[in-house]
Amino acid sequence: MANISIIGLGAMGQALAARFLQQGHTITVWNRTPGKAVALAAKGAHEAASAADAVAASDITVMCVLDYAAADAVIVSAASTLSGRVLVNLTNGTPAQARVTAERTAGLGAAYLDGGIMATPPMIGGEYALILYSGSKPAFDAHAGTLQELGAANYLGGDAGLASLHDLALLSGMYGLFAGFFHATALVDSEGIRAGAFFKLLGPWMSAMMGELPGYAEKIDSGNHGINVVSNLGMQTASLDNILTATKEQGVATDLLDPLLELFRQRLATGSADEDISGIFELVRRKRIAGG
Ligand code: FVH
Repeated sequence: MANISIIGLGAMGQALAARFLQQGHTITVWNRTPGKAVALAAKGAHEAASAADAVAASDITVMCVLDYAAADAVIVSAASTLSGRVLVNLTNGTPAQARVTAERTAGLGAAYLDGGIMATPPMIGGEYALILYSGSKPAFDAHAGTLQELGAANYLGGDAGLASLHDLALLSGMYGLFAGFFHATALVDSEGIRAGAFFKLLGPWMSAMMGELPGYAEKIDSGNHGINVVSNLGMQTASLDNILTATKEQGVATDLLDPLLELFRQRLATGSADEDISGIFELVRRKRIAGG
């Protein structure tokens, strides 16, 4: 059993602390606003008087606060006790924020792991919870067994920004899926069709279309968007144009799909009508390429 400190007792911090308590660990908690540790204390958690005291109480501290401004404030206030300890920061942020925080904590003598939680609070400790980690490999190796009690622990590499990069990329995929759902549902809603009834058609369709993605990934990796094309860009541009024309005719907003049609048209203008729509990937990533 380990001594673990949890900093931040919002919805997620509460779930993390409760899970570790359930597993029999010795838990110390701290939250900026007092009063949030009552339920955890009733289950055996110790409440620290400050973030520095919480860090001092354990070899490993798991921090999960609102954002990196909050995480920075915690690190500043706990700076005196971080040396020689492991800080696992599960706060959502950008790769750049993670890298800066890794440097700052290294300067304070702590080992740093950044993490991205792919789960909601009730999922913590359950079979579908996944947490991505990057940063100090020795720290991950030393504590992987404990961290796995929160959910599957996937270590992505020594660059502290990698967990955040993958976390945000996975969430991007999710929001793209949600955007398609909202547009499609609004379109049938224009004729009074209920979302629940329509989803009986939409759900299986979206699941079937997931099967297209490995083929797109292959084309992106090979840089050849002209192989195994069954639904070419020229045809799909006409189809998406049709969708947006119908959307306007039905009095529904086109905002969610307008940018996609714009990218289709831009790619078409480069003479890529016979290629697959995966070719728009070259436009999406062009800023990074142009920036060198
Ligand atoms: N909840 C979720 O579904 C998602 C799942 C994926 C991961 N996210 C990220 O987890 C971080 C925390 O999220 P949360 O759901 O626990 O958020 P809240 O319930 O709003 O609690 C926020 C805690 O942050 C503390 N806090 C805010 N500002 C400061 C500060 N300047 N100094 C110290 N602590 C601060 C706040 O304390 P208080 O307001 O009670 O004093 C809460 O403990 C987040 O990055 C999600 O993106 C959750």
